[in-house]
Amino acid sequence: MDSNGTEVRQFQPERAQFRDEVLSGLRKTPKELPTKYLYDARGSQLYERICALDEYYPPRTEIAIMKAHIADIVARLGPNTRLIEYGCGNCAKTHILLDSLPDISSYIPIDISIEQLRHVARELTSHYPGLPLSPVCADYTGDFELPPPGRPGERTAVYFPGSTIGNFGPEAARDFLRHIAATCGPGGALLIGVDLKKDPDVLHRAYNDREGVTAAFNLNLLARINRELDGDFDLDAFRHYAFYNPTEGRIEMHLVSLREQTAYVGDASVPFARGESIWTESSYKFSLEGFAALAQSAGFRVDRVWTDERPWFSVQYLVNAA
Ligand code: AVJ
Repeated sequence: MDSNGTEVRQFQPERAQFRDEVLSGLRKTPKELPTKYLYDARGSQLYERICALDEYYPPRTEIAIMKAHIADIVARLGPNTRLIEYGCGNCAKTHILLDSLPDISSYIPIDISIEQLRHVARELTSHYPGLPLSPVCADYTGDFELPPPGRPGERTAVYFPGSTIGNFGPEAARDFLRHIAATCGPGGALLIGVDLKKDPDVLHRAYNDREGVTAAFNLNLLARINRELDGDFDLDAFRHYAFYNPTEGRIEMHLVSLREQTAYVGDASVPFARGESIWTESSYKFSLEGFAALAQSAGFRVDRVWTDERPWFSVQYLVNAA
C-alpha cells in the first residue's frame, strides 16, 4: 500500500535482469542497450523536460489534437470503460481523457518507474477522488498481470500515447499491437499517438535540442548503470548522437565512444574502440498508410484518424477487428 492507500502492483525488472540485459546488449556487435532502461526516476524527469522543449513538437501537437477532438474521442471510448494506459509517465495527456470520459469503470496506469507511478497515483487520487485506480509497475514489454476486469458490460480500451510505438522495430511493433488487441478483446479499442514522417530537419532538431536535455537523457543510461550496477562509465568520454535515417524511417539515438577505452559493469569489462557506438533508441516515424497496414496486420481496423493541419502527428482510434 502507498501512503494514500492506493495499492501499486509491481512487476518491474530486478537488478539481476537489468545487469543481464545490459551485458548482453554491450556484447553484441554493434552494441545496444534496451531503451526501456532510459526511464528511471532521473530519466523520467529528463523526459518531462524534453517534453517542454520548443524543438520537441510531439507532446504539444498531440495534446492539441486531443483537445480539439475530445468530444469525438470520448463518444467512441465511453461509457463504462476500463482504461489501461501503457507507459503513463506523468499522465499529462490522460487528464484530458479523465476530465471528459463519463463513468470510467477503472483506470489502470502502467509504468516502469515506481517513483513516477507513486507520484502519479497520489496526484490522481487527489484530483479525481472517486476514480477507481489500479496502478501497475511493470516493463510492459515483459510478463505482468493486469487487475481482473471489474464491472459487467465494461469494455476495455488501451491508451498508448506519445508515439512510443515508434520505439519498436516493425516486427516487434506488430507483435506488441497483437498483444494489445488480445488485451482489449473483441469490442475493445486502442487510442494511440503516432508520429508522422516529415522534414528531416524538424526531426533532427527534435532529438538534438540546443539545451542538451536529450543528450543528458541519453547519457543518464550510462549514469544509471554506474549507480545501480557498479559501473565506471566516464560520461565525458561518450557523445549523444541522434539522426534521422530516411531509408529506415526512424530516428536513431546512439552514444558514441570518443576514445578507445574499457568500461566496467561490476567486474565485467566492456571494450570500446574509438568511434564505436551503443544504440540506445529507435523512434520510427510513420506514413498514415504504413501505420494502417501495421495496425491491420495486428488485428486492428483503423476507425478514425485525427491530425494537426501540417500534419506532423496523429491520434488514431483503432478497433479490434475480431
Ligand atoms: C517517449 C519514445 C515517444 O521517441 O520521441 C524523446 C523518447 N527520445 N527524445 C521519442 C525520446 C529522445 C520518445 N518517446
